[in-house]
Amino acid sequence: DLSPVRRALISVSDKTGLVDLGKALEGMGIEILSTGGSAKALRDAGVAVKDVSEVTNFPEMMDGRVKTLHPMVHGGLLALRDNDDHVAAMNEHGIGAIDLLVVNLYPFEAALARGADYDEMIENIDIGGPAMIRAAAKNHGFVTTIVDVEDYGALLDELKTNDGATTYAFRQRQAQIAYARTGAYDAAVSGWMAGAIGEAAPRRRVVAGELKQVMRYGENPHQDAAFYVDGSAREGVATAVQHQGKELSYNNINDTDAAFELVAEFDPADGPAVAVIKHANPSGVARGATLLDAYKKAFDCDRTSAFGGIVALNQPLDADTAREITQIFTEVVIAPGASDEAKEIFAAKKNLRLLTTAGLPDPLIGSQTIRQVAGGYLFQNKDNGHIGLDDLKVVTKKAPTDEQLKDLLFAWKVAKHVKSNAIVYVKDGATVGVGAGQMSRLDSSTIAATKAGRMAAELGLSESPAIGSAVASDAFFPFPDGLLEAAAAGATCVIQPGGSMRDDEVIKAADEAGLAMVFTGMRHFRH
Ligand code: 93A
Repeated sequence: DLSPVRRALISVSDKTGLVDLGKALEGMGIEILSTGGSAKALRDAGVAVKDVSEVTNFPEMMDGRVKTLHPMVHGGLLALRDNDDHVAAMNEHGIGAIDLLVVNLYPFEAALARGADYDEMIENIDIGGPAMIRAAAKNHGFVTTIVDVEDYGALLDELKTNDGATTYAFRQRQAQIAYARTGAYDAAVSGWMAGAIGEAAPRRRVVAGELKQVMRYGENPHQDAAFYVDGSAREGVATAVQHQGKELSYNNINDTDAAFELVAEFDPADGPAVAVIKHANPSGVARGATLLDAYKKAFDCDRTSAFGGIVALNQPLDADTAREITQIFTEVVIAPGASDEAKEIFAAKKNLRLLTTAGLPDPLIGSQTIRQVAGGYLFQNKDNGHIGLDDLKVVTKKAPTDEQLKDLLFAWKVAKHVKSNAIVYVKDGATVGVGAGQMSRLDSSTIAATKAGRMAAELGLSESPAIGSAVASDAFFPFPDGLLEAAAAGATCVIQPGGSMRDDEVIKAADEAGLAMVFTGMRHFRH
């Protein structure tokens, strides 16, 4: 199953490693064909190459749109070497076999990431490259296809081991990688176009991304895992720069994403905010006069849970906050920047990962989320729903005060990022009790109240911080019980979507308990 490599075609946009590869192939006596820029780079480095235009007898034309789209190229890639008719056709038309294809595509995803305009995006759609890749990969019985700079080393090892040939297993593996690449490429193009058109409906979509990282393991040590990026978010865990510490794990990435998406709900123009996340749920979220103040308040909500957590900031990390964070074990800190002094403080903590971005994620961005079920995917538009003061409808006799309204909206933003059923108590711009992920709303209410009680014990407070708090529920109260539980815990105002068959009963119970309640008309389930 060995297939000798006598002739290679190299056409690459990313010229990394090109010259070394060219020299090595030349050293093995392999003839090299190449396109404009790639040929020039090789020639400049003293590697002998033949221009593809010489083979096709056509110049590269139309700004390079037509370079390799020619039977002299595609015949050479697709011909079955052991088929008499194919060999006769090659001989008749003077088509030389191409045994190795090295291509990386026009950098469409990079253009997407930098927000290039429409015309530039169009010019970055590679046509000839994917055509060659798909052809060569189809013919992997004879042809080797390399689409990733990272595989140059493996290619050269393979050729050395097999005396200038490749094994079937190697060609087949590279063909599989090749189709993953062209599939992801077209998915990126289609996804970009959907955005450009404003096609919000999650119909006729394909899901694909580029491999960013292979993890040591997945959610559990016996699961393999990898991280793919699709260029759909400018700022976030996929684009963040890691400054120190070991590689992020599967759970780290998931939690860091949850943390950063949550804290981005809080506009830095309104002051610093901090979220501490455990198992994708917030153990505490707070605003503060300073970042340090916000961190302390977020931490205080649930000191026990905060241990080994993920911390997200809505402003660049400063030295004071960095010093405070290092007081306990924290897995990851993510922020839109960090001061040099803060970085120095963190440098002493080897296991603490610091990630920075150029800015915050846009909570209003219209992207999609995917969840896998057995046999398929669930695809939906991201929950970028947003509620302002004007959207609130007061339904009780008592209306919330301005101070209460602030806490209600704060609680609402947090509840959106808590697994359902979500109940969140907030006082003075800080969570004081979070009930997450329970199968009944009443249980979430009870847990949130219990947690507020534990916070009082941890901080040595004389009474529960839930007394006088605002409470948010991510979906309507189907019965008065969950609401009454919140009232019993000391909440004085409530924010919830409304829309239950028993809204009247629930409103009556709120009035009787002396609560002020507002309806949002919007639900924030998160499963
Ligand atoms: O514009 S294309 O779609 N038309 C082609 O015929 C073609 N052939 C190769 N782009 C084409 N390519 C791409 O050119 C390759 O995929 C590669 O990314 C790039 C290399 O061009 P150069 O060698 O001139 O830098």
